[in-house]
Amino acid sequence: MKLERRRLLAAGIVTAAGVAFGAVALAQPKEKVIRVTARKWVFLPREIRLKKGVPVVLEFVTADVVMGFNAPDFHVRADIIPGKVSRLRLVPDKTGTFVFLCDIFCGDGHEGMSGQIHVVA
Ligand SMILES: [Cu+2]
Repeated sequence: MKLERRRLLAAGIVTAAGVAFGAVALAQPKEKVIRVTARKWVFLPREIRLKKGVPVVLEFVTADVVMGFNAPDFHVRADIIPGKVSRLRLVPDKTGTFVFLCDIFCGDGHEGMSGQIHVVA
């Protein structure tokens, strides 16, 4: 009886350890989401800080008109459409400061609508 209980307890500990280990092994690191709001005629935030090799998801929203996000140095772009959330996954592969800009004509201030991505090691 006593031995049986001990055996059950031991089995329980092994199972719990297995579950905990499995949970750790299966857990995907959650990618950081950075929300960027585009409006006439600015991106907020204007500056995005990233780490080289660390993936992020950029999430774009606007309440105004159709705009675009383009980061030519990383060969990525997205349409930003009122009422929708656009997502773009970015894994910066180099360090430095890079420009992003609106690539869809959205009005008088369109030409100046840009920001910077700072990537550190
Ligand atoms: Cu624009």
